[in-house]
Amino acid sequence: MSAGANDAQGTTGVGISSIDSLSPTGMAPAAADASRVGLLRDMLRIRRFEERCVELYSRTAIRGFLHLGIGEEACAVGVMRALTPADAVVSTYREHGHALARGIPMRAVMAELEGKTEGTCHGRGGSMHIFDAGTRFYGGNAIVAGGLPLAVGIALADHLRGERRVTACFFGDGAVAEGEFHESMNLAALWHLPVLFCCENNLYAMGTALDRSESETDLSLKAASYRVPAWEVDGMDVDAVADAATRAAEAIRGGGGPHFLEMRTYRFRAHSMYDPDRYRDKEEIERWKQRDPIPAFEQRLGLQGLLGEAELERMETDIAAEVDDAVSFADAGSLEDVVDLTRFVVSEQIVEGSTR
Ligand SMILES: Cc1ncc(C[n+]2csc(CCOP(=O)(O)OP(=O)(O)O)c2C)c(N)n1
Ligand SMILES: [Mg+2]
Repeated sequence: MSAGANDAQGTTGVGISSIDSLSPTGMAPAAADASRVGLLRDMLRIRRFEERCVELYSRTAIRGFLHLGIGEEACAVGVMRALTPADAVVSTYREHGHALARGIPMRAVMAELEGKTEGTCHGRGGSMHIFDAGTRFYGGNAIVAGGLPLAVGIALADHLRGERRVTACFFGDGAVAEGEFHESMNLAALWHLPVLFCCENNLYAMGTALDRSESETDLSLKAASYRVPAWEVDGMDVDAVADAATRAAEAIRGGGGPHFLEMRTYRFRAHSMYDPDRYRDKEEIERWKQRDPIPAFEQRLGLQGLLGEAELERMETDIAAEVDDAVSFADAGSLEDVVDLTRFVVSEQIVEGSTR
């Protein structure tokens, strides 16, 4: 086990203070109370959705690879809070939470997981390839670090068009070992592109602990070496993530070029449903569970008088109904007809002058 890197307590001191010294925009206005309860609702929707995915996987309604982000919800929800509908999102294969927090309907996400035509990609993408142009959610990507160059390209297009938009790009700690990470960081910095790099550092890439594969485990330093302002944030604290992401997005919109958030987080479950998870100490997992972002935030809202027990119960009931509805919708969905197998392989648009 690594020294420090795998210590659940290691992230508690990290957060907003490190941002204050770097942020050119100063303090962001505090979020409205109602919207802070909304942060909890968004995290709970993701948690309950993914818990149901485990059941669906057992009854083979969901097949193939399934990567759950249980424990990491504060990262998805906090970052999305900083974005507008005009902004873009690029994600990874651990993206159910990103998709739901971005506002893709739960029904469409669940149908995609079940491989049904009613899904976001007609059921062709499945869990790892959720895509929705309507919300500018450009994947779901099975290739580690594959999203980074895509995000740079999207941001370049926005930049050339003079649009003041942000592209938020999620990736894991494992992505920093890939050449694409370094190429993307370099070009984004060189061309001053509006990318918010969102690293979900959960300390492991499959079964490999960060300190077994990287000589430098401070990921912010890697971004900083490309002159990209890099901020560390407690990824188990949704307030801290939302605050940091909001400040970074404001700085980017103000012409500040790319920014990098290293969100220190942890996945409570195995890498995927196939993974026996033999590389992590049980005590380490338990330590991190003590920092579960959801009960901690419920408690904070309660102490601040923003959430009562009855409201929390109502919220849970509503979310359970929404998940039930999404599962019924997906179960009742249709599988694509085999005659359509070659559709979408080439463009169906008639190009002027084409002989086809
Ligand atoms: C280019 C590439 N290499 C290897 C893999 C196999 N692989 C799938 S997930 C993964 C680990 C990535 O870890 P990380 O980026 O930290 O994301 P996390 O799973 O922790 O969210 C690897 C190596 C892949 N999908 N793509
Ligand atoms: Mg990881």
